[in-house]
Amino acid sequence: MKGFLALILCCAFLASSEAKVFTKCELAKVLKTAGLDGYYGYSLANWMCMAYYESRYTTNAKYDNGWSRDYGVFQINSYWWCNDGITSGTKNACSISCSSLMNDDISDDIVCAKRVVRDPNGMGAWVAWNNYCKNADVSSFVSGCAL
Ligand SMILES: [Ca+2]
Repeated sequence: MKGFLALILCCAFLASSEAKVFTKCELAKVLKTAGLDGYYGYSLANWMCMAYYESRYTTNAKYDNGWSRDYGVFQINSYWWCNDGITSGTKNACSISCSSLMNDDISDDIVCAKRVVRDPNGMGAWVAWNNYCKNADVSSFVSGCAL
């Protein structure tokens, strides 16, 4: 039983060292510093709202829809944008490994998200943004943060 508990503690620690969940204001600061506030006409609050509903600000979030997968804090898709080695016919338009979109350093995730939003659909590329953020009052996603 002691060995079992030690195993749980060990692996809980390992998991936490690989995954980062940003707080609202922490992520807002990173995204603003990276130039997302106003990028292609979208306010920082829109980016924050999208990240919240896509991943709850979780860097190792992964969603499998059966034929492709969405990775990371912005849930970037393995068919269009990144290569996970198992998605048939990936376009990999960001020229990046999907695993790079799961770690604590989101600077490359941001570069790829900027590429995504430059497509004609803009932030409409993100279903969660369409459903929860578009034309909504998103001010709460940055309120109270010293930016
Ligand atoms: Ca990354």
